[in-house]
This record gives sequence, structure tokens and C-alpha cells, in this order.
Amino acid sequence: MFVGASDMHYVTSDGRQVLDATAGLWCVNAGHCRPKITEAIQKQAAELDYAPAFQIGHPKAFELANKLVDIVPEGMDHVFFTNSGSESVETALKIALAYHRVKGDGARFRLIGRERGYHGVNFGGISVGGIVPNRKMFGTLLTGVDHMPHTHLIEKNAFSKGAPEHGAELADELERIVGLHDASTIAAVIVEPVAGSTGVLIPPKGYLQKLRDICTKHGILLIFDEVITGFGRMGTPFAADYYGIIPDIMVTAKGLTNGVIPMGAVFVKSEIYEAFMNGPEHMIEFMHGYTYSGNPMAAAAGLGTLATYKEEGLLTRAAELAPYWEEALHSLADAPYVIDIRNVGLIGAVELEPIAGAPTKRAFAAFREAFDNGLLIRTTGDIIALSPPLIVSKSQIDEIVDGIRAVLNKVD
Ligand code: PXG
Repeated sequence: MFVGASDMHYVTSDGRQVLDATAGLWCVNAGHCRPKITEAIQKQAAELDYAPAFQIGHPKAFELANKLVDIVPEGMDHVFFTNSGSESVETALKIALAYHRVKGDGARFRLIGRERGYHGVNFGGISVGGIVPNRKMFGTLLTGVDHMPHTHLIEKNAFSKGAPEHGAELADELERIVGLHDASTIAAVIVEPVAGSTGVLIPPKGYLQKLRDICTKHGILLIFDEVITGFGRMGTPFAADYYGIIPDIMVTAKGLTNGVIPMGAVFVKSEIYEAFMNGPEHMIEFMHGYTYSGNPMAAAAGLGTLATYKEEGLLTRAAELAPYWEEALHSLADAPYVIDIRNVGLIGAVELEPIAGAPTKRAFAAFREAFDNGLLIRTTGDIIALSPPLIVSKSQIDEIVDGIRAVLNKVD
């Protein structure tokens, strides 16, 4: 149980400090309980608690939308607010389907995801996602979905620093899928630029550009799910900036409000927005929206968060720390059980050899041991995933790495 938090640390119910190596769940990018965000929420709660999200507006939602458009990749000019990453994913998939339809291309109904992809837990997201336990319990899911292979080639790419060399050819699988179904039936491809939840799978050199080229060639929308990679995690504001590849739709949440108030945002290119704006004036253009879309408190939290990022240079700070982070993490190569180490920006993963017949057991033991020693890590399968708040210091990076080494020396 956590009962308090400040900057890089949580406080447990028994009064211990725990160093946060995961930014909560990849969301507290500016660190905990930051004053600008706290004050913004407090002020908003007393000023305007709620305004209807349909027909009525309030200034903070527009102010936030305009500020966001200034920092997202060029051309992503319009924003749709949601309340989570999962809702952002559903929103993006629905925009993609409806966009083709309003253009008179409604035969494009297929959505393509990827194995080991994570796009939240709602029906669209688990359908395009590629996590078997998240899918198998829930019936037929969305129809008309296909999946590209994942890019985790550990035999060829283990211990790569930054982008792995091998695997760009896996993007050609999209051509195979297009060949199977025909491009005229495919609405969109959705990928995480860097897959986070399934253990930090970094795209091989050239892979994302190939996806972009194939989508462009066939008139398929490319959706980047930047719920984890957005808001400075890569050392650039978004992974689209890091890779120099602009998607057609971008999905965000988490770092948008520093995790403090639930909020997500979906960004689209102008041509997508304009395709819906056909009037008449009194009609709804896109039949989708949430009671809490652009909620005043969330908008205030978003503005406080963006102000904090700007003042402290946090959307690019990870780029300065990335070389140090890379060296520190890779120093764990000789620690017990380590079979791969991966890094990009301020994201890292240490993959462990599973205990034979008991997958995840070793990593779970490592999580508990780390927690007892005052370090919060995240584990998924037998992978330790790391994503500290972007305010982390070099000495705290050392503390994280030394803590993991001590844990691996201790667990069976
Ligand atoms: N897309 C991506 C890429 C995500 O990582 C979601 C969508 C869904 O967001 P919401 O806000 O609906 O949870 C996510 C969420 C973990 C972990 O430790 C990651 C997420 C959520 C919970 C745990 O890997 N990512």
C-alpha cells in the first residue's frame, strides 16, 4: 500500500520510502505531487466543477487542445478528449472506420494490429491487441481483425543498445496481409511505436518507416498508440518525433495529465477532421463522445502538467540522460539470469531466464524483493520493465541499477 508520494518517491503505509522506477504505471512523467498540477486542480475544483461535454464548452478544454497541438508532430491538428488510454484506442479505431465511410470508402472495415501489442482492455483494443490472456476469455471480439508478427527477435538482437539491427523485414508481413485481404478492405494499422506492456519491444531499424510506406501506398491509416511513448519518454515529445515518422492518428493518455486525473487524447490530421465536417450545422458529425471528455479538472491537470514539462524541459530531458541510462542498464549484463537488456529513451527492460515450468515466478520474486528493498519496478512475464519519472537524477539511475543487481543476486 502506498499512502504518499513526492517527486521520485512513494511512501508506504509502514512509512518507508520507495524509489519509483516505473513512473507509477508509465504515467507520472513529471514526478509525484508536483505543485503546479496540484494547484491547477485545486483552483479548478473551486471554479468550475463540470461542464457538459456535448453542445457546451469551457475554456480550459480549448486552451489545452491548442497547447497540445503546438507540441505534437506537425499536421496532427485536431484533438478528441477521452478519459483513458483504452478509450483513446476505441476512439481512434472508430475515427478510422468512420473516416473511410464518410469519404465513400466504407468497404474498408478491417483493422490490423500486432502480436504482443497492448491497446488497453476494451473490445476494440483487445481485438487489435496481441496478448493472449487478455483475449481468450472474451468470445469473438471484433471481427475483421488481423495481426502482424511481433518484432522481438531475441536470438538475433539480444543486448542491443537502442534500436535492434535485425527485423525490419517483419514489416513486409503487412504486405502479405494486404495481399490476403486486399487493401480496399483495410481501414487502419495500429501499433505502439515501442511496445511497452509486453516487455519493451523496440522496433528494429527501418521497421516503422516500412510500415508507414506500406500504409501510404495502400491508403491505409497508420495509428500510433503513444500512450506510453508520448510526453517525453523517448527524449522527444512523441515517438513520432523520435523516429521522424508521422502517423495519421495518434493515441495518447497517461503522461498527458501526469497520471493525476484520468484523461486521454486522440490526435488526427486535418484531412481526417475535415472529412467529417460536412454539416448540416445542427447535426453531430461523429457519433462518439464521453460524459467526461475534456472534463474541467482533467483539462486543468493537463495544463498544469504541460506547464511543468515546459518549465523543466522534461519533454526532451530523457535525450540527455539516455546515454547514461543505456550504459547503466547494460552494466547488468553479467547479473544472474539476465538473457537480454533493451533500452530506448528513458525506457528499459531486463529480460530474465524463466524458471523451467514456472514462467513469471522469478520476475515476481524480483518485484517483491525490490519492493521490500525500497525500489518499485514493473514486471511483465519474466521481463523487468523500467520507466522512471523524467526528473530522475543520475545517482537515482545508479540506485535503480544497483538495486536490481542486488535483487537478482538474491532471488532463485
Ligand atoms: N495503449 C497502450 C500502449 C498502453 O500502454 C493503454 C493503451 C490503455 O490505457 P489505460 O489508460 O486504459 O490503462 C495502455 C496502458 C504495464 C501497464 O505495466 C501498462 C498499461 C496499463 C497498465 C499496466 O505495462 N498501459
